[in-house]
Amino acid sequence: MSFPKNFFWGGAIAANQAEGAWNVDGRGPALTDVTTGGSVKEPRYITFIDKDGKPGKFPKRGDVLPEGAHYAVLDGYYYPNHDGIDFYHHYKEDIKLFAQMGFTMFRMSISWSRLYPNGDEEVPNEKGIEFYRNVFKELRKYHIEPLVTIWHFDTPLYLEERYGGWTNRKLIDFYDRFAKTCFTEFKGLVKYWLTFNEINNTVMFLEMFGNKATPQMYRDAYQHLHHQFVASAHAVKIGHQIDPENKIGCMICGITFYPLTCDPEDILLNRHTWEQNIFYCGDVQCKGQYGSYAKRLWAKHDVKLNITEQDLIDLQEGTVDMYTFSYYMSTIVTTHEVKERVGGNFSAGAKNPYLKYSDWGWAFDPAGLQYYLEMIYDRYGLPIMVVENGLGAYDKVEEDGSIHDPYRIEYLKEHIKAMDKAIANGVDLIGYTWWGCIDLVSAGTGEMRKRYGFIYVDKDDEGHGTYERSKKDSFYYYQKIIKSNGNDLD
Ligand code: BGP
Repeated sequence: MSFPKNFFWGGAIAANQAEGAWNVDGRGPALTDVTTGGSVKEPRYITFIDKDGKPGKFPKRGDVLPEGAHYAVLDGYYYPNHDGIDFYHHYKEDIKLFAQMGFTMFRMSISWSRLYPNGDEEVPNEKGIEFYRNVFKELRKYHIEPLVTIWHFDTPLYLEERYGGWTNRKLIDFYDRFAKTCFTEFKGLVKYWLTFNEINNTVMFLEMFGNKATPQMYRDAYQHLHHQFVASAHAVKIGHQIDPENKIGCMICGITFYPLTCDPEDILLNRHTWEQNIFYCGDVQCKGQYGSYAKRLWAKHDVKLNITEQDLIDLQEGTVDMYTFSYYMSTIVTTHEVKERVGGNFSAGAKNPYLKYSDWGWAFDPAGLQYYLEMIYDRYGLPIMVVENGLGAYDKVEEDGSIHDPYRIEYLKEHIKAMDKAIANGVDLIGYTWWGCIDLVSAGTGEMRKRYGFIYVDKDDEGHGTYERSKKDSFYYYQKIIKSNGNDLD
């Protein structure tokens, strides 16, 4: 196998899906805290009180808060992120298990509202800083390199409500302050950073899941994204000033798109889909400027971006040091009528007859990972990392407490083989962090039963359980892989 000697092997989680302790030690609420649990069929909802004081909800993907309404936690709903898997109180035990597996890297995020409960304060919450410092020290104790996502879907609720979220330019300043605090407070403890998780989702998701976005939603999404690009560029600059050792990356939701047919219209649509969904963000963050096709996208959606001269300079000066992405599946685009569609909560596209699908309709496609790696490395020439990859599946706990998950082992093995091939073909792949190395709350559906972990957490979809941790078969498999640096896959 061709994995380099110092390759990072590890796992990934996000604050809002794992920490719990949503209102502990001064933490303020985030958007994820007013998001209900869903399932493969039922969407997650965001709950609110409307202008007349009546409770209401809208689907997390596909709508916006009505005029005059306030986000609210309502009686009669379950909010799975409130408790997550209680990583907040279990982190020592969890990190010990990661160390047993042999992790050399652990990806996690910082909850913005744990540091800045409202988001626009001048001074951070010391308790929040203390928590993360302790986590990083614990990781260092086991020689595990932290990889920290500054923003992972959890903008403080107050910023959403008071300022309207990322469509407001003011969010850049608040994020800058937050990022600066992270770089300053955790200097020496953290060297690897990601500015925004799956930054491209904002635009990409407008057209997925059969969503039909309104013209205003397109305009808002592109402006939102522009503000995040500028904030990301600022973070790169600030991070480098504070510690030149810092390596700061972008993080893209990597989906490999294929055309359904060889009809040239399909081929063209496929290329345009890559541009809109994947390259649009990578180009700005890696090359420091919008791609030539951006004008076509803006015109198509009647987007008139508010971009300042200074923004353009900042984008140029704040390009990232590495490209990181999540990869779960490929999907298909076509101009033709689709006969067989994929069910599930995410990829509602045409079904690929060459692939098998998970219970949530996600295509198992390791070759798609190789394709993505080779294409992206060739485009940017930056060190690259797979910071999320994994299989959400139903697990069964046997009478004796053991959990046999050969499906997860197979998924892992085949994706490692794909990475190996990409490295052999010249890709400078420097690390791999499996998504949800410990079971956690699903971002898409809010379920616990959609499990990714090598470590099982005893908690169900209604929040019942002991929160006890136990090892699945895949735990020992990954341990073996790490020990052999990707060589022993049997
Ligand atoms: C990505 C997110 C993660 C994670 C993962 C799996 O989109 O960055 O937060 O949750 O997907 O998705 P899900 O939880 O919906 O199965």
